Amino acid sequence: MAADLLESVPDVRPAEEVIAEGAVLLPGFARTIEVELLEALRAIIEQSPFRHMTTPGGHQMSVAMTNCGGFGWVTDRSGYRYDPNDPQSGKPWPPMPGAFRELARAAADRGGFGGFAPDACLVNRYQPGARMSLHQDRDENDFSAPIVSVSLGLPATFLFGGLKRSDKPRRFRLEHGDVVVWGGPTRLAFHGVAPLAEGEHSLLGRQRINLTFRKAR
Ligand code: MD6
Ligand code: FE
Repeated sequence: MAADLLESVPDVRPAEEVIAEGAVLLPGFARTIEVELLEALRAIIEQSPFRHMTTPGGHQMSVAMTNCGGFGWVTDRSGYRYDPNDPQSGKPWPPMPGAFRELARAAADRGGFGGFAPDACLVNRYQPGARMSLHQDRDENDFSAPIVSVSLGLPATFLFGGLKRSDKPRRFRLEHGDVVVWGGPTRLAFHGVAPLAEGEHSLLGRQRINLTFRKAR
């Protein structure tokens, strides 16, 4: 039977990979709830659509963003901040769906960070060519909480450097359903995403979606 044959194909990807001190990649961790995640995502972007924000330096980002949860990460000419409201509507960001919250907590547990209770989820949309230059995530109040990052759709190359901008980044492939949990000694490591390659994903089409869960306050 075809199904038996498929089940007998060995999964050569490891169950988890430590990519740095305090940072672990969980391949396919979100795959079992992909349908719930995508349904919840559709409701979020209906209420708070993706938009290309402007950096303090005046550049429009190639990645389109929205948020859910009590606080949303935003950037404009006045700087970066966490805002309880969507500046586009003046209303609170959509609430964080239960499936998002539970996934983030379960992944953080696996990464060795028990009791993770995110209050912010940044949703990034990459279309082919979009990229994220090297940066640190440092707009949160409490660096003792980890960050949980969920990749959906087209694969991307994640760049993971050191604590100095000049440290040469290592490259990791992130595929649909992969989760990265990241905290502790490398919480402030520089990181980014290489320009997204052309492609077509069976569920998401010509895009990659990344969810990053944080404890902002
Ligand atoms: C992305 N991720 O994967 C961008 N930041 O699209 C991030 O900037 C990021 O994945 C902190 C921790 C994990 C991340
Ligand atoms: Fe980041």
